[in-house]
Amino acid sequence: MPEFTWTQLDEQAVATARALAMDAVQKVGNGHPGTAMALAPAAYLLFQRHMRHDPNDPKWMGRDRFVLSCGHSSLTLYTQLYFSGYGLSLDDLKAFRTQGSLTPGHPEYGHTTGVETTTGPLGAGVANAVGMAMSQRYWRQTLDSSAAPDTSPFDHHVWVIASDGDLEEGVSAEASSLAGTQALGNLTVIYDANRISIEGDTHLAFTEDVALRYRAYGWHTIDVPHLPDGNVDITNLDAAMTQARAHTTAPTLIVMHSVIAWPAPHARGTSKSHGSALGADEVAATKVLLGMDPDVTFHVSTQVLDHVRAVRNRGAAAHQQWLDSYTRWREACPDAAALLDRLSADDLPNLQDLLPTFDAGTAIATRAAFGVVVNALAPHLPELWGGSSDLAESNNTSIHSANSFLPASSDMPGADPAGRVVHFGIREHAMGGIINGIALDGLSRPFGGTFLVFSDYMRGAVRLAALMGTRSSFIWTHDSIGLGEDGPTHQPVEHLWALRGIPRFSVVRPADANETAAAFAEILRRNLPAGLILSRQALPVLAQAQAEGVARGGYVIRAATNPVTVVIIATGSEVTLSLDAAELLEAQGEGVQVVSMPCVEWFHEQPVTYRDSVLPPTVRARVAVEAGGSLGWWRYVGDCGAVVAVDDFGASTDANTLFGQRGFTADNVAEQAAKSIAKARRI
Ligand SMILES: Cc1ncc(C[n+]2csc(CCOP(=O)(O)OP(=O)(O)O)c2C)c(N)n1
Ligand SMILES: [Mg+2]
Repeated sequence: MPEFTWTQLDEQAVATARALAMDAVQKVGNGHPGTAMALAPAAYLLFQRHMRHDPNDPKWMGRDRFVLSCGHSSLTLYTQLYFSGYGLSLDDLKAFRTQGSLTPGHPEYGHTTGVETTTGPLGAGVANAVGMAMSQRYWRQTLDSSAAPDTSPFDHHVWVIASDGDLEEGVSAEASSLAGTQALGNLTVIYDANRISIEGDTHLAFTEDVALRYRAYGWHTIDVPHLPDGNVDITNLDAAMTQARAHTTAPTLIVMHSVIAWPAPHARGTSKSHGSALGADEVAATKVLLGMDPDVTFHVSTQVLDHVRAVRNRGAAAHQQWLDSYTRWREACPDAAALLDRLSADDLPNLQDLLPTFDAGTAIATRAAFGVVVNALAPHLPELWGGSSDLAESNNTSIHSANSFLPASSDMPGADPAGRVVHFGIREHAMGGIINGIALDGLSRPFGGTFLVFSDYMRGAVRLAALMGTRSSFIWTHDSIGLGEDGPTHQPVEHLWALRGIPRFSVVRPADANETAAAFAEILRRNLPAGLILSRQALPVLAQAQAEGVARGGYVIRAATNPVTVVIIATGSEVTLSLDAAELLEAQGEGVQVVSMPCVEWFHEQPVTYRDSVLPPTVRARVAVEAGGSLGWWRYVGDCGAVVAVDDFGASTDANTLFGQRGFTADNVAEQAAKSIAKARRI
């Protein structure tokens, strides 16, 4: 890093960024000006001086990653993207928070070029960044382990700006604690310690010594007090950023003290400036203090724009330099280069050749089947890595041939910086956010497991995975009251439909081991977020299961031998039960079509002719059978139908007793079917 120089043009550029934040919010009449004003110097230093990035190639593999965890301050990011030349224009800033604009209220991944992750739910970005930093180490060690420090094309840094709210949220604490254990020296969080949140002074609710807490996590911390006049101390902040990058044995927290809305004469230091337009008079008065014309809005001088756009040349030069080392690496490591090419193209080997098959007539829990599947694929798919929130033995998420993902400095046996078994600790929410971050960083197909009931603890991350379309796989075992004796605290009930309620998210609950293999292969093929819901208890391996049917989300697993009078729809462990019920009913002369429906979302993508063949519209007698809440099944069974479901909490007893008590018997399913048939006949 060259000697720190701060020119008049830098000063003007930062003033311009502050003014743009005021103008954009003032124009639309709502938004968050204060933080963007105070964060302008920090973001400017990052984009203009510290981050290695190339605006001409926003997806350049060698780039540093930037996460604005406090997504409400989106103008902080949009202004720097505009300055750097990522394609955002002044008109885009003028369209802030309006329909169809590239500058929505919070940064959205995949919507605005240069946005690395969707942020807004506070704390989540910190967890994403920890995932990105873990991913960086994983690929660096996997593809180029012998390179000297900071010489590999796979060396890059992850930068975060986080607010009080980010660090008050538990998810950031979970993720930061793990980042300390993982000694992620490639991660820097700049904490905007402005002592303001929406209700006022953060001391209303948040008085701890944050730096001390982070040191206890094992982080390196640097304190940067603001200047006496309230401005950010740019010189010391710049030095702190340099120091943070150089500190490679632990993540760094820079506690940057700032005054929200600085230098606005009345709004500065107030919580009001967090989320409301400052008002025309205050904006004008602030522009005067910034040395700008109070009567001009959205003003960016040519000199300032030329000055800030020069970052593209520096980016191109850094990229070229990187390309030299990348080319040398490709020549030296042709096998690794071929792997990288496959990964970059999102290609998979032919999974059908790799997947295990399970013999009909045997019985195995689908969680155990998943373990077999993942271990069969693992040697061929280095992009497959992950772990569990301390339930690896239960979730069957461990790759047995692999080491634990831990830094070389760890005193744990088998610690491996490129290990493929991640010990997330008992931190479900962070696990979700970290998996999303690993997926966002590229190349990986990460997964993480816990009990289905604890999907609630990570729901925020699951929702963000769905919103972003990251290829995050969530492995949720112990999928119903069928887990038995642990009782109602551990037995999921409403979770299946709660998860199915998340748009663009696939919930997959296979009926047996072969459906499990097919389901995971389909999840990988689709390259999108999904939850795989697996049983604790052993389930019979069904001769009738069809991989192709699984990929379509639902299929006829048993055709009726008599003309169809009733359709039974089941998922997971309830499919076997439904097949037994079908035998009883057919013996009474009914025609029973049994549908295995592992994934309603995939089923809905199928053409109507296919869906109608599986659920014939003319057959109004229908029963849905699933050991979870009945909520969404009414849509499938209609007004003549019945649902065999669990609409109350479970209990601590053995699974068979519980299933019997709650009506999960072939007899009861047959009885409900008979009632539905009678009802349909009456209409
Ligand atoms: C998980 C979550 N809870 C609540 C909110 C609503 N919210 C947005 S900003 C904010 C707090 C603002 O305080 P701080 O994080 O210190 O940001 P600053 O005002 O300093 O910019 C809250 C509660 C949110 N975005 N995410
Ligand atoms: Mg704050």
